[in-house]
Amino acid sequence: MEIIGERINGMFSDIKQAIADENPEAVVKWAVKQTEMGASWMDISVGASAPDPYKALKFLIEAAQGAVDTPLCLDSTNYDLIEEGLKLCRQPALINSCHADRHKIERVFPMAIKYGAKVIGLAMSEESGIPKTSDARVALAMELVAAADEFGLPMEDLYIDPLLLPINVAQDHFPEALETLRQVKLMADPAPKTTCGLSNVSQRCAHRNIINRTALVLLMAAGLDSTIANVADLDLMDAAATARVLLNKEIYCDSYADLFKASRHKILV
Ligand code: THG
Repeated sequence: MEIIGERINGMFSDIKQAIADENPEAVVKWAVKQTEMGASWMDISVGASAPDPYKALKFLIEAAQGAVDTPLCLDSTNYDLIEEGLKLCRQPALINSCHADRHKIERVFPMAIKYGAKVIGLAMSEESGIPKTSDARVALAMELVAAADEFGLPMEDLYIDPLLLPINVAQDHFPEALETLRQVKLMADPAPKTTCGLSNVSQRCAHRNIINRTALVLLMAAGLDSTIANVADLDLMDAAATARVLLNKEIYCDSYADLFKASRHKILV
């Protein structure tokens, strides 16, 4: 299970403030903490309201890379911004993300190949938005899978995101996301990888931690390979470790949860 640490995101007030003050302290703190907790990647997002997103992204990348070597996941809908970020990344990066629209695929996939980056492909498009049914999401995922073949992006470098919405407003979407994951894992051989923004599922809900934890386990049973999540949530990481054992992807031993953390999740993929 690859965990993409969600915390270096201008959506969080401490990171927003760090960008405004050009003070790297909070970014460094989360870069170190997420890395210690076993993040395979760190999501980097300037958030919606950064006055100069280019300056803000450079600041976040440089602060993170000054502290740790953990690869970065560049989270933006502005592809020119992502490209400037890719130029600064010391490790091969993950591009977050590409919608299933032809003109976006034509911009993003060649860029990924040029910079040796991987790509998160979203099961949504300009025309359909986030469709409700798994059939419609699977059709959009198929566009991305076909494009990987066409452009020469290795299939295991494509991460399909079925898209999670908060259950307090879109409860009927979650089973559709699960079914999308099941279908995506059957789509090609080798199959593309899968990911999602886990914390979306509980936004503005009560009992967020238990919703996230339960959702992660269900998603893993349906074929989730990685997730953007709070890697500092130990209960969440324990649930992921336990799901690995129960899905028979790991041999049971009394200390499996400790091993999961000690091995930084990623050798267990
Ligand atoms: N798919 C992909 N990328 C994504 C998402 C996705 N990137 C962004 C997001 N969704 C995943 N990351 C987060 C990060 C934080 C929260 C949710 C998803 C979150 N933040 C608190 C909130 O909104 O309540 C902020 C609280 C605070 O300010 O402290 O929940 O789906 N590919």
